[in-house]
Amino acid sequence: MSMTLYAAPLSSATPVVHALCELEIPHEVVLLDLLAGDQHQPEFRALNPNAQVPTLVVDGAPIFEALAILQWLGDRFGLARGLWPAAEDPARLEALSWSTWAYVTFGSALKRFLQATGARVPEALRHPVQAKHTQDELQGLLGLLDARLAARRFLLGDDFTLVDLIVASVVSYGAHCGVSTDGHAGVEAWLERFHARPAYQKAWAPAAG
Ligand SMILES: N[C@@H](CCC(=O)N[C@@H](CS)C(=O)NCC(=O)O)C(=O)O
Repeated sequence: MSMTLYAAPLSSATPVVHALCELEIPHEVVLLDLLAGDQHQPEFRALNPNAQVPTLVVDGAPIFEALAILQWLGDRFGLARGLWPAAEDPARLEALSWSTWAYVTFGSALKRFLQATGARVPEALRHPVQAKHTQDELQGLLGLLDARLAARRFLLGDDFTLVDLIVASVVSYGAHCGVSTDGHAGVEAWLERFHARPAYQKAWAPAAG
């Protein structure tokens, strides 16, 4: 099977780089220069009409959207490595629920928070009331995650899985953007375990692709 990941350093593609490393899957990485506009080249748009990384090409067929790629990697390669539950395992339902929760529920609130506060948003679009509202919403979501982790080392139990990678990648990005995990002790201890993984450190090293 041939696999090519289109990525940019320290971007939405990095959790996919991390997952490929955890799964020890041979692959090629093509780094796009987003500032130079590589993503708008017709050859790349033919793979991903959204003109975004990550995009993974598997035996010539593209898949885009980080969550779809990560869930597919879990299905295709995670079972053999004990990093994703089998289709008939009830834990698969939890894997799909929590990973989608991270990108859709937490991720959409985070996007609204960034639009209200973000350094890259023009001053006129910043909105302190919306910022406070979405920060409160995100803190509530972190509370749900904290409750989930109260009786578990990882989201599905004692062992790390790609579900942790998916959820912790989004929560870490949120923390980096000002959504503090203070007061959520279970989340903080779990993030420490996540950040200590060699594959995490390799994928997120400043020079990594
Ligand atoms: N919803 C997409 C978002 C991906 C995304 O935002 N990618 C950014 C890099 S972090 C990108 O490629 N931006 C292209 C651009 O800035 O034109 C996903 O999860 O895959």
